[in-house]
Amino acid sequence: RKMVMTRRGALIVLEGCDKAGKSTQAKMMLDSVTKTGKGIRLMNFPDRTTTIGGIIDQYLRKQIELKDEAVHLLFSANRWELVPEIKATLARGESIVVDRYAYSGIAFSGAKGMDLEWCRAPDVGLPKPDAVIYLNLDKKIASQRGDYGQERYENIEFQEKVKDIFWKLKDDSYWHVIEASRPIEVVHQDCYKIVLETIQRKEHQPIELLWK
Ligand code: Z5A
Ligand code: MG
Repeated sequence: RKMVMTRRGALIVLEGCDKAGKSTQAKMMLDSVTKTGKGIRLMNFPDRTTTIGGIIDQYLRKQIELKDEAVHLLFSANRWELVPEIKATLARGESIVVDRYAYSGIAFSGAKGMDLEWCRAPDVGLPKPDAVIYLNLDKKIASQRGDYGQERYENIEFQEKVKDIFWKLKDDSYWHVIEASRPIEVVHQDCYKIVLETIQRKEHQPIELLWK
């Protein structure tokens, strides 16, 4: 009797600085992959819909103050609380496009001057993305994409520090840097190729653990 190997979904993360187009590309990816008949869903971090996410939301909207270490751990906890859902989704063959992940966690806390190794520790052991698509955007072009909003971290100097840390975290074995200054549809085509290739290549591979 032939054994039927079930296919797992792929975990694809979109990262990048503010206004690089992560959320735009995530939604387009959902539509394009869904049209092929493959299962795919979106997740985003912070996920502001959970109890922990609600505290993060208040912090980002400057309604409450929290110590840097405490909020860093909340962002990480917000990822850990969704790990069972991530694993279950991938196991039933559905892929996930994630808008920001642990890399944003380290980059934003690190930009405050916090120790990078300390920042990385709580995220060690999360499901490792099968691919990280890093949307690279020049700061001049980012500033042309409208004014920064009222949330914490939304200023150019801070975003430059964030970008420096993203480059330190970049791992060419699974990161793909995409030039995000081009038209939305052109960026999408590049991302789409990476996603389809990753779904195929990883369907029978185990899910790895981040930084382990
Ligand atoms: N944060 C943290 O500190 N620690 C953590 O662990 C995590 C996050 C996970 C909220 O995140 C904050 O939390 C964030 C990091 C911190 N702080 N900041 N800053 P968020 O994900 O909720 O942030 P956001 O405000 O939703 O996303 P964003 O980064 O600002 O934007 P984006 O998703 O990359 O871009 P977009 O919304 O898709 O596009 C921006 C605009 O540009 C929009 O008008 C588009 O129509 C336009 N656009 C997009 N692509 C193009 C192209 N190709 N050409 C022209 N115009 C374009
Ligand atoms: Mg966004």
